[in-house]
Amino acid sequence: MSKEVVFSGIQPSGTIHIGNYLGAIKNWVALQDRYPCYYCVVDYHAITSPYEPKTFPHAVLDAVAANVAAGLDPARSTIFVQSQVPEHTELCWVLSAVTPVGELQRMTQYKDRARVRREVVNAGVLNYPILQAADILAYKGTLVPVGEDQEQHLELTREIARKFNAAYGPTFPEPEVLFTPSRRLMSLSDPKVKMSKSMPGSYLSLMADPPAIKEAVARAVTDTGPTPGGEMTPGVATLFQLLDVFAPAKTAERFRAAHRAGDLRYAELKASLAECLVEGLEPIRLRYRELIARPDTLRDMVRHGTARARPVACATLEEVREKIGILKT
Ligand code: AQP
Repeated sequence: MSKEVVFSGIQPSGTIHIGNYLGAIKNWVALQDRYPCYYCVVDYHAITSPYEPKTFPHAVLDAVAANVAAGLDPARSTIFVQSQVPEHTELCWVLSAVTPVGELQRMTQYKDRARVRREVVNAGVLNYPILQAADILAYKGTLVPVGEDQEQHLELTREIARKFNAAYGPTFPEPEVLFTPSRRLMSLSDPKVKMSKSMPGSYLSLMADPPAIKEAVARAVTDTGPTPGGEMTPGVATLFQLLDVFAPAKTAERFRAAHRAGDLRYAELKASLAECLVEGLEPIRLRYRELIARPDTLRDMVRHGTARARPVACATLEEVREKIGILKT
C-alpha cells in the first residue's frame, strides 16, 4: 500500500480552461495510476464568489464532465463533490480554532479580492484556505497537485497541520505541493496576469471547438513592439508553452530557432499552434459532449465517488473529535 495520498480540487466557477488542465488536471490524470487519488469539485469554495444558484447544480456536473473527459477515471480515482461530504466543513470549523487570523489576512488571493471590493468581501473569502486545508487533511493527503497560484494556500495548510499536531498530538501529514512544467499559464488577452475562469477573454476552454480555438489563438496578445535583446515577451512565451505541450518537438524547435534568429512570423506560429490544439483537444471535446448529455450518469458518478470518500473523511473526523475532547454519547 502506498504511503502517499493525492488530493486536489477544482471550483465549478466557470469554464474549465487549458490553464486548469495544464497546471493541474493533466497531473491528476498521470497520478491516478500511482497513488490513491481524491479529486473534488469544490462547490462550497465557489459560493464565496458571486454565482447563480439556479444553474449551480449544472455547473457542478459540468466540472465533473470536463474532468472525466480530460482523463480522470472514476474507477481508479475517487471523484466527488465537496458539499456531499459534510465532514469537510466540520473539519474546517475545528481547524479554524488553530488558525491565526493574521495568516489568513496575509494570503495574496484574499488581499487581491479585498482590494477590489473591500466593503463587500465576505468572511468565506478570508476563511477559504481553512476549508482548503480541511479538504486535503480529511483524507490525510500527502501530495497536492495544483497550479502555482495555490502555493501560498498549501504553505498555510502545512502550518495548520503542524499547529493541530502540536496541540493535540500527531494526526495530520504536512502535504507537499506538486507542480507541472505549466504551473502558471498566463492570460491570452493580458499576459501579465494568469489565465482565469472568471476573466472572459483570458482563457481557452478545454472543450473549445475548432473555430473557437482558432479565434482564441488568433487574438492572443504577442508583442507590442521589439523587445530589448530580442527577449521573449510573456505573450509569446505563453504560445511557446502551449506549443511545447501540443506540438511535435521538432515543430516547437523550428519556431524557437526562428525566434532566436529574429525572423519568427507570429501568423505562422499561431496557425500551427491552433492546428495542434484542435487535434490535441478533439478527444476531450468529444468525450465531454457525450458526458454532458447524460446528467444521470454524471450524478451516478458523483454518488459513487461520495460513497468512497465519505467513510475516509468520517474516520478522520472521529479521530479528530476524540483528540480534541468532544463528548461521545
Ligand atoms: N492559469 C493557470 N495556470 C496553471 N494552473 C492554473 N490553475 C488555475 N489557473 C491556472 C489551477 O487549476 C486548479 C483549479 O483551479 P480552481 O478552480 O481552484 O480556481 P483558480 O485557481 O482560482 O482558477 P481560475 O481558473 O482562476 O478560477 P477563478 O477565475 O474562478 O478564480 C488549481 O490547482 C489552480 O492552481
